[in-house]
Amino acid sequence: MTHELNTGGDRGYLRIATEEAFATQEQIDVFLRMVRDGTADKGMVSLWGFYATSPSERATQIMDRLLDLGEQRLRHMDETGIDRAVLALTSPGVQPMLDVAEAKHIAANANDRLADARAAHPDRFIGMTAVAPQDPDWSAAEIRRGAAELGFKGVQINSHTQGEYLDDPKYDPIFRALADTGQPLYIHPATPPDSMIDPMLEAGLDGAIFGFGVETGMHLLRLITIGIFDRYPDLQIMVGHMGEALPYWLYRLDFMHQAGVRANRYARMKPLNKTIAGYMRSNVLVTNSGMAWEPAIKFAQQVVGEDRVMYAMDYPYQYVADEVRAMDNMDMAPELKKKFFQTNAERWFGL
Ligand code: 1DF
Ligand code: MN
Repeated sequence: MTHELNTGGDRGYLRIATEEAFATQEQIDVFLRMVRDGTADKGMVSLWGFYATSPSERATQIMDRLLDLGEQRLRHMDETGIDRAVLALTSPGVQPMLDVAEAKHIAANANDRLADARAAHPDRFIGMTAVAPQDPDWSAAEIRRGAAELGFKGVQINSHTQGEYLDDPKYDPIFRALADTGQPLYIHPATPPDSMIDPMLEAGLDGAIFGFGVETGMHLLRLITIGIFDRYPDLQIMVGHMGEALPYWLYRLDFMHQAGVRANRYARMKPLNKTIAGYMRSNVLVTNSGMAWEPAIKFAQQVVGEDRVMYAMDYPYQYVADEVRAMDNMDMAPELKKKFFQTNAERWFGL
């Protein structure tokens, strides 16, 4: 079954793709420099050592597409019927950069560049702010600049920052800025830190195939179990790849979390106001980036909520027109399909 893909809502909904990546040349240059001078972690060597140097068609095409915020990207959106793309600086952003001044400079430049692209195509591009969590106060200020001056609608953080997680109290200024500006946080995957990556790397499982998902799912769980949503009840955290598998785990997570809390097994694991499933239904949003798979989407709609599951393509890493068609063809009530493709994104990004 095949059909034409058009923008403009000919199937009763606009398509808003919510996890779409771009890169800047100076960002890639630093990645490559770090791979070459030995300061990159193992995940960066695996991921960016591949994309930035491989002569394969996948790598060269992706590099070319990442760096374009104009004609080619818009043509690809037109050709796959993507009306609007929520763009973010590609993973791991500037988070592995050891020179913090350089990281902040590259993040700010990327934000300016994205703001220019948005100004040129305001009806097509939506922006998320890139930050350098290495400097939490600077990141908080950049989040405020993104919201107030650049018109951005969210913030993307690419999971851990040099092996550290956002539940560390030093990152609180970032959550304060999110709360003050009322923006969602998108936790995008990164390759696992050196403390975690070895058994995955030796099997080729460190990247988007698996390592991304388990590390990012763990990151969200760390935040939930530290009580981030009791501290910030209005905070919304988005995760891609069908919730990084957490929806499927929920029953066991709650059973074992409650057993652990009751037994006082870990000092860090305190009683929470809600169950983990409860937070998933009030504070977590899921996108189907990389998972054009009807049963998983329906399962997430069932356990996380119909208002909390959104469409994403993951351009340019997963640019597949037939996946858009498969999503169009899901056996799903028209109102729900419109929530999935359009109105949930409009609501949660405040469009
Ligand atoms: C890949 C996949 C790379 C995703 C990404 O950013 C990324 C990949 C560096 O296939 O190597 O965002 N993804 O979200 O699935
Ligand atoms: Mn992605």
